[in-house]
Amino acid sequence: LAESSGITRPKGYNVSFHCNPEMEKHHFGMTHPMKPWRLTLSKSLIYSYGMSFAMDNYLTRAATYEELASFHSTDYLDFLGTVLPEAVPRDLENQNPDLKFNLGGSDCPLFDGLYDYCSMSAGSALDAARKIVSQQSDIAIAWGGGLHHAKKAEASGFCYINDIVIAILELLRFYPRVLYIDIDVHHGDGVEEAFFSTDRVMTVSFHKYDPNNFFPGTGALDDNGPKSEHNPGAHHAVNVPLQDGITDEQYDSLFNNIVGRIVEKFRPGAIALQCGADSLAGDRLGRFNLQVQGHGACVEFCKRMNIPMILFGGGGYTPRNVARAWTYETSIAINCQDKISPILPEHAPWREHFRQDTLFPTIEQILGEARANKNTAKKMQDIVNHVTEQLRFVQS
Ligand code: ZLV
Ligand code: CA
Ligand code: ZN
Repeated sequence: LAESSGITRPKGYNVSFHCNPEMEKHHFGMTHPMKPWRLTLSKSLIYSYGMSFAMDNYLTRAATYEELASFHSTDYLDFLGTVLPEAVPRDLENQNPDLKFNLGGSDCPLFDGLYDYCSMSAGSALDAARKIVSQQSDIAIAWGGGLHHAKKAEASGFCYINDIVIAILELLRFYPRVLYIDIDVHHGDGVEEAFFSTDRVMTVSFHKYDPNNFFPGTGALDDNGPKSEHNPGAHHAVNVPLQDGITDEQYDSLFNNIVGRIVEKFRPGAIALQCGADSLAGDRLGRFNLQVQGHGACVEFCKRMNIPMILFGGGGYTPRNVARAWTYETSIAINCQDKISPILPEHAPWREHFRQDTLFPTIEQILGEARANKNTAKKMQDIVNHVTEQLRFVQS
């Protein structure tokens, strides 16, 4: 299979793939947009292309309580581990759900096996980080991770355990500086907050920003970390607020410009890249016009930096497009993006599920008509100017 498709191991470096198939069997509930099954669909497409032959494949174990406690509070973990998905307590007066640690509402429901699901996601991310630290991998892929909203003692936005923070903490045992990049359509607030007070992690999130109408409402251009006098982490949070309808061309030029400047100034020893696929056109929750090519170009740009890197999943609510993006990005990691056929493999399970038989549907195929682009050239330039100015405060 691999030979017939021309896919071989990349020369001179190693890619590893970390997953736990048990994770994919969990359900958030019928109407909830987060579908762990999208991981099954993604993996099936990746394997159908024969890409597993070009990587080291690891079936990962769940993270232990102690591993989760490297970031999360034990109060929160104890509750997460014991709470039952039964009726959520209601406030006696107003009947609103009375949530502890923000658990049990409609964004972060309680479901069967919740603790297992969370510890499996973190287990894959941590395994990826360890393969980077031991230098057995140059790129480690954990599509089951990327849950960037979870806080130390609070669930938020479909995220309960912040596998990214846990993985970055592992990277920090070895690398003096780690760069976190987030291309999910939502602001990577949990990761940003976790590293607010250190200059060893720089975070940069690209996201839709509309404080009153789009979750989580944070991540303005001038939110750059608490500027208290003795905070070494001041200026180490970069935010790129965007509007509906941004195109591949605009996004990639902004991404290359900003990430290029940051890498030059900050000189990270490792990169953690969250590849949330809800920034793609046609996503159930997203608002951008990105195509698989434009989303993947971000991964390609980072790979060209030749810095050890973890690729995380994240959001993505139209599973067929999530699978396309993460398949294309896996091909970029193993450097076979120019070898794989743009036509989906004949034998791919669920082939009909993809609607079109191409890996690269056009905006017209996805949406009929492109979403209006609200991002002006001036806004884009203002962002570059602000970040350029901000980076003058970062020690090189
Ligand atoms: O992709 O939710 O807007 C990483 C990620 O970044 C909200 N939540 C909260 C704030 C007040 N609300 C409304 C509560 C909605 C509860 C259920 C949905 C159900 C059906 C369809 C859409 C949603 C929904 N929820 C859309 N946006 C939200 C956000 C959370 C977004 C999390 C993104 C997670 C994995
Ligand atoms: Ca983001
Ligand atoms: Zn998202």
